[in-house]
Amino acid sequence: MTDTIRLTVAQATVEFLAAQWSERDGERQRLFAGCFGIFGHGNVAGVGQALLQHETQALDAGRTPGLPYVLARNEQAMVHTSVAYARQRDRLQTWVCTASVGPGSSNMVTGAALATINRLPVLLLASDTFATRRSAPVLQELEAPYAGDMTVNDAFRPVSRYFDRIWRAEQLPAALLSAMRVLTDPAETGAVTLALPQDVQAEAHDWPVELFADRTWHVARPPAEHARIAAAASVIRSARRPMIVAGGGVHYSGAEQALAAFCEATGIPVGESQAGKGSLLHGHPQEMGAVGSTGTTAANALARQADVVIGVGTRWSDFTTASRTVFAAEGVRFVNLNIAGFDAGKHAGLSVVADAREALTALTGELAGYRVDESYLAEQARLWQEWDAEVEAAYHPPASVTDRLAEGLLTQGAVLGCINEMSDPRDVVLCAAGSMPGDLHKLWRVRDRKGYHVEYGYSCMGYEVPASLGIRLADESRDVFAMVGDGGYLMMPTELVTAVQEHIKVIVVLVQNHGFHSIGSLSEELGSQRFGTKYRYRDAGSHRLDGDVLPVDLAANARSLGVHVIEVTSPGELEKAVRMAKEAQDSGPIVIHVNTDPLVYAPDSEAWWDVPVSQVAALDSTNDAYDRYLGHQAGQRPLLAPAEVSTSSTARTTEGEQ
Ligand SMILES: Cc1ncc(C[n+]2csc(CCOP(=O)(O)OP(=O)(O)O)c2C)c(N)n1
Ligand SMILES: [Mg+2]
Repeated sequence: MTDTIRLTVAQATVEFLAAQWSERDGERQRLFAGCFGIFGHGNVAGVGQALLQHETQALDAGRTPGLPYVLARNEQAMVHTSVAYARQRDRLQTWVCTASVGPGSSNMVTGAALATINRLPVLLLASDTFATRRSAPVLQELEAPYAGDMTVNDAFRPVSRYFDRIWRAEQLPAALLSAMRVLTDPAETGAVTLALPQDVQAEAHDWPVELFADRTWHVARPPAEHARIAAAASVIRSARRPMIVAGGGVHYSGAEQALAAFCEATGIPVGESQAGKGSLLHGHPQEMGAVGSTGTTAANALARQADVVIGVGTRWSDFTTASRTVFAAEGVRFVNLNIAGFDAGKHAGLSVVADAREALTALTGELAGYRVDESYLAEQARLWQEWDAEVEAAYHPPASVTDRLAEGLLTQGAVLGCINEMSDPRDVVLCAAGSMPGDLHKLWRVRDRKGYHVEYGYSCMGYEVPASLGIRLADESRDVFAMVGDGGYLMMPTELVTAVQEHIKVIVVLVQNHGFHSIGSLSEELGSQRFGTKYRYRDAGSHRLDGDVLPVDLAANARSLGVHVIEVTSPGELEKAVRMAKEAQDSGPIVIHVNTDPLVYAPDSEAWWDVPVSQVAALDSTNDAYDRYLGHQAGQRPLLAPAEVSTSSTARTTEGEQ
């Protein structure tokens, strides 16, 4: 007879999760660093009791709890913290998040979408209303009149890579195993949601003891089929102007050195997506920096004429392709090395489904002897030099720019330049939404493989502050610089309080420009005249937000949360503030408050982003923008050319000779 142990569903879940490990390349670590949560009905007595019992038993036995609990302030935010942690740990470790019934759980939906879109693991324990419906409808229950088994947690289905609702205790073991499989599968990973009805959480069951044995989940590095590597090599050998686009998969696979070796052997230049930035470090001769809508002129110039584009670990978002305009050569072909067949097949690419490091190493071998022309190498060097001079000018704006700034304002480029130059190479710069992701993509000089963290799959305002905690928790040897706009800060400053509570040192650089620099300029370009993008008074008699700036003091706001705040009004003060922040020990969070001029732009990418403009309008500004829109749209390519040159002479078809 199997040995059993009697525990509630919540207790069994917690004990199971505390015993999970991940392993890759022989290195093993806990799969879950801990559990973030906010209690309410639905988890306070179920999962909450289980976490308390877990912690108490460990402490009483002189052990550190396997699944320590951390109280957060906002459920969306705690998912961001977990996801940022997972990204910093190359997806080998993450956190569990527990939330209460109704709004507590549905607050996590945005975080789940962000995790799934960015292919980052997080386990969400969403609490659900009664399985028995004994006391229905309970507080915060949806009550869909047409579906008795639906709750607000069904909103997690489209944004989760695995979803299950545990109606009965007996379902739990299979659900837990499936959840772990998905979290640790590099092609499948994303948000995993287990919806736990509040009555089921508290129900007791006799579990086989072996459910709670330590389990190690192998994170695979599938190699590519040799025939696919050979086919990819033959396409690349036929290219005159090949180019690589490196995505987040390069980082998650730890393929940076394999990529550098590939580039050194072949001379093929690299453009980077947001998640892939830093795949080659600043100063590598093949590093052309960002590509696409927020790309460098160097990478974009090469992209325009590339005949074969090798995507490595990229999901090919519209920003990376400049909405299919930047890869402009007639008949341009794609080769995609990707762990997920879904991404490897994009743009009609020759699909090589494999781990990035494995595939790059195999391809380097297969391409032995191949190297691009000297003239192509010289062109790369020249384009890079031209771009790097632009970066230098943005970091150190000339008097012709600074003389025009109002008192106390800096340019955004100077802020980024100062932090880049004053931070350690291993420090992490972090951002997600607003104008700074684009500027960072273009301008940031990455000097360490984990030094750049811009979330641009979901580009979610408010990610920055909570994510900074996750990054710091993942690696306390690095300082984190969270670049956050006033809009992003106002969305979600909440986790500064959690950072105070946990003594987590993060450096938040709060860039105040009284509204949306990003969407303001986008609006203007699209003929919508910056409508509704300024944080200003609606003056009497005016229908518009065009009065004075609001008397909002975000520095005081941060100070009121227990944060150490430094306000700066000049480049010299910013330097001093960054130095002080770097030197601070055991300080908890620090906010550096800086005012910038939203009308000074970073150097142009000479690339487009497709945001449709009204086809008919009563405004001249919109009609002019529509004409420009049509011009850009004409540059879009279908990107459908078959990657492989006709193979009829070398391959047999199943239909016999043709
Ligand atoms: C949650 C969320 N809501 C809306 C948007 C759309 N959006 C993108 S950037 C932006 C404005 C950001 O303002 P701020 O943080 O001040 O940065 P700035 O543009 O001024 O640099 C908005 C509203 C978004 N990305 N995320
Ligand atoms: Mg702003």
